[in-house]
Amino acid sequence: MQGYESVMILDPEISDEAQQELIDKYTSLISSNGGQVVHHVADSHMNGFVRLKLALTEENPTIKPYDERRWAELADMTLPIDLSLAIVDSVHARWDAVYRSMAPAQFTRTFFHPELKETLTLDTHVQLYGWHSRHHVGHITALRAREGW
Ligand code: NI
Repeated sequence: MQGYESVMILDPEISDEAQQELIDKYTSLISSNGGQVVHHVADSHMNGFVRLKLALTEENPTIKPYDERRWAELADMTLPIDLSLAIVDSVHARWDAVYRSMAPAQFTRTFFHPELKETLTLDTHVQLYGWHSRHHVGHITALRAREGW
């Protein structure tokens, strides 16, 4: 279960002020580069939240994979990233409420991923999305290092 806290925050190591500054810098950088990382995280974590709720309310449901690459080509990817930051905040707040309400045994509930052809537990789900958040925060901090922010 360790790791899900990191899903909720952009970077626990820095202050709110520094975080906002980072967001602003990142916003201008990705708008000039046409980057889509924040929109991607919003898409991914909306799907992740739905998978959590399906697994809690159905017996080993088969979840719906989606084509990340083609989703990233749709028109909403050019919108300001503030919209997706708001989605991420809201989805994470609801996600957090569900996780915190869960008994340990509920983390052994499962869903079937037809693309991976694997049955995954919610314990694995927590760790995957915790990793996913850290993975993309890593992209941002690597950019920060490279750009000398
Ligand atoms: Ni990703």
